[in-house]
Amino acid sequence: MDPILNYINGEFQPSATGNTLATVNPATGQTITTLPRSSAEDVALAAQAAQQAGQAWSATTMEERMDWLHRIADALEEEKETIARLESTDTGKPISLARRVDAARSVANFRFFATYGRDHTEPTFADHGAVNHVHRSPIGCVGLITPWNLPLYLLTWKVAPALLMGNTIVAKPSELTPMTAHHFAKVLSKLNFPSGVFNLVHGLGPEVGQAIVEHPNIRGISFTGGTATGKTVAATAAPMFKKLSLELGGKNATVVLDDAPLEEMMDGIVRASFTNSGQVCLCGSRVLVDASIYDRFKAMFVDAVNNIVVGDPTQEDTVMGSVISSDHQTKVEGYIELGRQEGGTVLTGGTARETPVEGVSPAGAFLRPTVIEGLSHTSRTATEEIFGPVVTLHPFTSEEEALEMANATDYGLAGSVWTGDTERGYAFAQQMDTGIVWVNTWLNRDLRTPFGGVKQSGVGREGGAWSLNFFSELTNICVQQP
Ligand code: TXE
Repeated sequence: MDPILNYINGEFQPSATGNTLATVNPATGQTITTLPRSSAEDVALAAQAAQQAGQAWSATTMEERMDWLHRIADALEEEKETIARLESTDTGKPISLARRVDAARSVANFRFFATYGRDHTEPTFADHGAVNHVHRSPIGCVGLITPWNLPLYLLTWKVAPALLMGNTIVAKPSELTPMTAHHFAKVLSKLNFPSGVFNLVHGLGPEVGQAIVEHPNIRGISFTGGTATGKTVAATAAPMFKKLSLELGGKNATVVLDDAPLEEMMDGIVRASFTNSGQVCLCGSRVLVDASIYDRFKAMFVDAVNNIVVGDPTQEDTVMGSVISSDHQTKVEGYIELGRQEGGTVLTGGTARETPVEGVSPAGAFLRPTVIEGLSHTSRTATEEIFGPVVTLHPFTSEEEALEMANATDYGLAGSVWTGDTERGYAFAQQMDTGIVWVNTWLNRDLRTPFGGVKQSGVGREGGAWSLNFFSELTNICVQQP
């Protein structure tokens, strides 16, 4: 693989120091290629390029920007298979998942905002002879910092609306997964997208991400990643009065009520638990089940989990590949051991040594899906974000108890409720302290809806009009008729 490079002012270039990092295929442990270990010097170059491009780009019309978004969507559509293969190699996720979720959603993000802008011109409010125009203008240059779990999906989720609203961009993907961001820059370059509008600086969070958040000309920050990092980003951005959107960690509850038709819902509940090896901030990692159906649920759930095909992510029938890195594998195994120490029983799965995965490289960071029961819902295992293929089961004896358990963590991102009575599910969902609740479904995404969390899961919402508002500054212009 050619080395990955920064993309600044329309040019692919190494870091100013020439320093590099290696990126590894977590399913094989093999080094794939290198990426720039950039520094504040590279961020300053990118911010300068963005500054220079800003005038012309913000002078384009919404129509012209929507047209660009359509062209980018078309180009990403053509590159879908390449994007899926790069994403699978970089993350260890199965090729089928990378196609169905990562590549498809990257196209959808651009396609959606390419048309959504049309319906959302500037609202007006007329009263007593005056007309108020809510005028949107770009923030200017925005910093987009994204994580390793859904690399291009989450990058494009921010890039599309940021461009639509006339901003220029300095973006930094996770140092663990630089490949599809690099490919995205190549797509823009091939389209002759205006230089300096989109800039990509690779490197470590504390060195490059921090420099982006600190840069005085980067006026808005959209961050997705861990809660701990979110605190650092907020501490830097807040005193600089930058616009800030934080989408952070989660410890989401899957609530199974006593009237849930288990046969038809089990597949959805298993997907909510283990998609992308549980490395989705929206995954349900605590499964709360009405005590009256607990034993039946447990038997069906463990059986379904044991049928998950874990293996080589390049194989078409693989459902679960490796986790993102051997370090992360060790972190997740630490939580499995903690679960045992806290009194839990591992019903299936366990550490890599206990349940090795066949037909994969011994250097791969593989873990089997793991289910632990018998833990208090206030245990560390059941309240700390593990972000791996581990779920805990907890029976409850009343809806009130289920609600107390569901809301008993510092996080508040998402959750799901499974029931034969959707009114009952909706009523329960309204009481959950989260930004998103699915009833009888999971990861069912309408891009017009607000996305984000409360408590330690973040601040702000993106999605639909919420993205347009975040990525623009509003001026109310009140015109009094003569
Ligand atoms: O996030 P990080 P990672 C959670 C989950 C996961 C944890 C770490 O708990 O285990 O976050 O994942 C950059 N200033 N989620 O490593 O470390 C970093 O380089 C500025 C939930 O992905 O927060 C990367 O580009 N930037 C999440 C990005 O921040 C900094 C999805 C995220 O890195 C920085 C993924 C700093 N000081 C992980 N330090 C979700 N909610 O979807 C790091 N970065």
